[in-house]
Amino acid sequence: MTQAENRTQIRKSLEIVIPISGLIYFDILSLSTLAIMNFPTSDLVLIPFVVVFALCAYGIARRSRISYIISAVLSATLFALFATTIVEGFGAVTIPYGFFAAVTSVPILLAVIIYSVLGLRRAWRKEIIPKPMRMIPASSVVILVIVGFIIGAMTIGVIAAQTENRLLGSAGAGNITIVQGAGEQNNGQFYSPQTFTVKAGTTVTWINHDGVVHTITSKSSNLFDSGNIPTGGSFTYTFTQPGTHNYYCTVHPWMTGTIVVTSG
Ligand SMILES: [Cu+2]
Repeated sequence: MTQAENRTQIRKSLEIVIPISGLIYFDILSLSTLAIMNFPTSDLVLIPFVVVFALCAYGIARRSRISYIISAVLSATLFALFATTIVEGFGAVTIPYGFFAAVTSVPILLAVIIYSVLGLRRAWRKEIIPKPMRMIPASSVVILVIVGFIIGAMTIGVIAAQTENRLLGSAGAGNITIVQGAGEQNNGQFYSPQTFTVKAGTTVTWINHDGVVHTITSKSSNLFDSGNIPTGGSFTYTFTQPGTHNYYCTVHPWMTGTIVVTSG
């Protein structure tokens, strides 16, 4: 094989391998981001992309032209849709996961677009599947994909865990802790302590030590409402009037707590 032929073979392989790995990587990134954020409805638009990307990766492995087209068009759409999110991620150096996701998704989406177009051009000319690809048995391709999937998922998992630990580490003590797993109804423990007694004029601090957002919302009155408290976040409120204040979490209504305020 001459050097020129060799280069062509390599380029042909790249036009298959790069879009496939890019699409799979983006699927892993999207799913873990959604999982970490507890599947916010605003970002569920990603789910159809994840499904179609997986189908495209399969189609490109079979040199399907339509898969190349869909892959290029959807990558460009996703890029446009999430341009602001990606830019925000660049600024979010304090959240390593967001920064990592932003930094990797830009080159990956671009590479998928470019190599999908290149691959489509070649597939259109009905060129044969490059020999090196044909010679790799299907089973090793499957193993490669699985190994890549595991390594990618582990990397993201480790980074996400570090982020969460760092957020929790900087959280401090507070008076009342939202315990780990409080979002699960069968957790048994939610706000700890569940009943907290203070003298009038005391400022109470709640700290979220759970991996998902929670709120501190007064039940009968509109006295206080923290809004969504992220992992490691806190909320403070100063109780001036004696009385009993029941509160709950608007995200997980089974989470309830009580503040008893005594006079003086
Ligand atoms: Cu909650």
